[in-house]
Amino acid sequence: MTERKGYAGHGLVHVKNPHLDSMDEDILYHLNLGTKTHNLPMMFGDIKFACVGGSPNRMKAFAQLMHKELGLEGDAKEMKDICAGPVTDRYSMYKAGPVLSISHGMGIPSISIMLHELIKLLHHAKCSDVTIIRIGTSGGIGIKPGTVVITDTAVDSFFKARFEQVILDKVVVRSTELDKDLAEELLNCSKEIHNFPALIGHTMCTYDFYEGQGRLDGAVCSFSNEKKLEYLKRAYNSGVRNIEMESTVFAAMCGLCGLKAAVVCVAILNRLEGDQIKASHDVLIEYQQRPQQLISIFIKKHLGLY
Ligand code: R2B
Ligand code: URA
Repeated sequence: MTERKGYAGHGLVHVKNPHLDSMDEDILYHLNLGTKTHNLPMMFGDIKFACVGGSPNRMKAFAQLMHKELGLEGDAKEMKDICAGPVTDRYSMYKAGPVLSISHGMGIPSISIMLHELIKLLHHAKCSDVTIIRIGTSGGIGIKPGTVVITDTAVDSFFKARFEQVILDKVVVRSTELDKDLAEELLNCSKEIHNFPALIGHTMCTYDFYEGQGRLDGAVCSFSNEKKLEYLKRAYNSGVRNIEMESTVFAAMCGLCGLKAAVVCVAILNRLEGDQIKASHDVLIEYQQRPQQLISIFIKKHLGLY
């Protein structure tokens, strides 16, 4: 069975769970927030852009960039992690005006937990017309390192546009289409930045960084270089331009909950040329700033500041 996409009336964030209505309190455990302990509409009601990415430090840097670019008051260096707490410190969250910046860790299970709680947070806060964007790193296929890939469709390891969620011992298949207009809009924004390689393509999402992405350099490997290249070339021929580890569940959950969603990842190597990340520290830092730079322009345009 394939589940249909959600429709969020009036631009509201749509939770697809009838049980939530009967709960008198909702504790967002991994975010250190809750409906009784925090005034979520007051804290987050103005959010229009939720940006998510793997690393806490990178998401703090992005929030600081947005603070500066939006000309917000106060010292960006003083920004506090909203999810910091004595009990759990799984994710980091920063707010810069209408922009929320949250880390999600590595892999489908980690981002999935964060998205359940983030989507409920946006719902409880009565946010409307929210755009959600994953910014991250990836391994490119047949593209120059440093290229920013804007995902049109997230695909699984079989190059299929689907995410399989196991629910009560049944496999439920969910669609992983992303907003095509948003992807085009982001590509157009990229053209305004000098020397900014960007393209739209499929993104393959895997459950592992090593064997799962056809790497020869893990602790375990049972295939040859020829088999690896044959697989990666098949991926390329089916339209895949990069590989990462969160996009399918991100596309599926955001689609079901009526959130306009995009995935923007920089390729930090070309997997047809190797497996190890050999770029220097400075080059990697510069690459990682590219998705942030692009999203900053996109947000400023929407706010009439660019
Ligand atoms: C990209 O980079 C991480 C692995 O290095 C993973 O979270 C991803 O999707
Ligand atoms: N992230 C991935 O998931 N794969 C890569 O090759 C690089 C970054």
